[in-house]
Amino acid sequence: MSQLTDQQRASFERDGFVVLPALVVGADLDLLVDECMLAWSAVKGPYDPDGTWLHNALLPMIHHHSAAVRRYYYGGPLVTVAEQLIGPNIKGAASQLTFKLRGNQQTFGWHQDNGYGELDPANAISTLTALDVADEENGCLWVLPGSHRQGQVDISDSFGAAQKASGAELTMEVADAASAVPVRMQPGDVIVLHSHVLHCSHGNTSATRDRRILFLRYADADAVEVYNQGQPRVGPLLRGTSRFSEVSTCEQEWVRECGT
Ligand SMILES: O=C(O)CCC(=O)C(=O)O
Repeated sequence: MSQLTDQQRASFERDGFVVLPALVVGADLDLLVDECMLAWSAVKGPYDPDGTWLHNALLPMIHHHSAAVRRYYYGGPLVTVAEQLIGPNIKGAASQLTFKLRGNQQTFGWHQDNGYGELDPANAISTLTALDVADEENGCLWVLPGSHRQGQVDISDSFGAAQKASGAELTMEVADAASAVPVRMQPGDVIVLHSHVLHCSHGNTSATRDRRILFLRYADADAVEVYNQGQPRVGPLLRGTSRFSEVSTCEQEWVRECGT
């Protein structure tokens, strides 16, 4: 089974990202949006101008809050996308909401996703499913096409190991930022990012429109955490096999994390 066309795959390889239009639609999309928003409202609430960047931007482990996200993360079309781009053995490596609600003018600086929580092999993909229309006004993603070809950027001069391990904001200056392109999306569109492609987002300057994203990361089932002495990244096994017993089935992951 394939999800990506040859053309989409070629775009991903050339540019380091590809947009998949309308991957989730109709009632499935409505349910995803409703359950994500319920979880966000329960844990975070509206944009808090006095809150930290982290408070206003991220809700980790969203699949533990929403059955619709769980179904999509474990068994939706993105798992097949991951299989096509990574290989036969796939695990879930992270799930979170990345929101920029109206009023939130904070930027998310230039970074590579493998700059946070570096994994080896570095062929993990990030998938960002739009829950709203995203454009320049409300803080859509900006990507530097082709920047993945430079590989992992060494930011150790600017950021210490402790910061790296904590996942603190690891952003950098980019010389050719003028070549960046905005990625406008409709609800249900997905952008798939190579782990080395440089991307950022500006503030949400709209008075009326939120910019909500469901972020799901997929990795090779044997991927290890470079910043954590090469320990295996633990996550649900979604396709194939893993040499690590810590990489469990979805049910085992659920019991371990949630205790039920
Ligand atoms: O939320 C954003 O604006 C940026 C998200 C992002 O770049 C990421 O999660 O890697």
